[in-house]
Amino acid sequence: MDILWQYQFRIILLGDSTVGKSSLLKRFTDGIYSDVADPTVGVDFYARSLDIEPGIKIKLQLWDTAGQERFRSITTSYYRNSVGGLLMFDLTNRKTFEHVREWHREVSEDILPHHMVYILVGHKSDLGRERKVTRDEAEQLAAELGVRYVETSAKCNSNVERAFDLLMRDIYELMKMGEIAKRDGWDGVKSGLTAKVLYPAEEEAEREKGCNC
Ligand SMILES: Nc1nc2c(ncn2[C@@H]2O[C@H](COP(=O)(O)OP(=O)(O)OP(=O)(O)O)[C@@H](O)[C@H]2O)c(=O)[nH]1
Ligand SMILES: [Mg+2]
Repeated sequence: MDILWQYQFRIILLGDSTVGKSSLLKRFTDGIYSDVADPTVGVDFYARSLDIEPGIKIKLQLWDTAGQERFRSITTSYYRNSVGGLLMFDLTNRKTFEHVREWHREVSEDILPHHMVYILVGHKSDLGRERKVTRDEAEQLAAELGVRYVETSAKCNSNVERAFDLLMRDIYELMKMGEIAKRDGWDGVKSGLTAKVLYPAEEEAEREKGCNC
């Protein structure tokens, strides 16, 4: 039996509308980018598997939430089942940066007594001249929240892999230390999916199919 992945982490993307959550995910999972993007309605789902160390594959199940306020009642129900979160803002839109604390507070309070592993993501780094948030300010906020900071561009494919890789590794380390553990009724972390489970009758059929006589 082949193992498709050893662990599955459920990750959620958070942040105001238009910061680029869907674009970052499309770049990460499909390798595509478009300057024209529709706002997300409710929640969308993406997935990608990565090798974290030889023989250990992690499946990232990625939930893309709508930033628009009117969908908030739908998106909040996804916070609880996530082990990791990307707190995203648009480097060219100061308001989206100022709202990061609110996103962090809203989500953290909602999932109490449990915790989520976050990474702060300053997005649209390709628009250097329109920048409204300095790296220093963003790093300071990240330090206050106790999270990592990374600047990304879906358009130029800059640091996209790195953002997910860093978050995945932080979760993995905490899991190895026992600080994140599977819990009944919680889908943030799952372990072990085998490619195909063959029952005796199917095994017989498979053997016959492989026989050329
Ligand atoms: N220059 C630049 N524009 C980007 C980048 N990523 C996204 N955009 C643009 O920003 C706009 C909004 O992107 P979306 O990915 O739809 O934003 P969102 O956060 O998913 O928005 P909601 O679904 O409403 O929450 C689109 O016009 C994108 O083309 C980037 O890396 N660079
Ligand atoms: Mg979207």
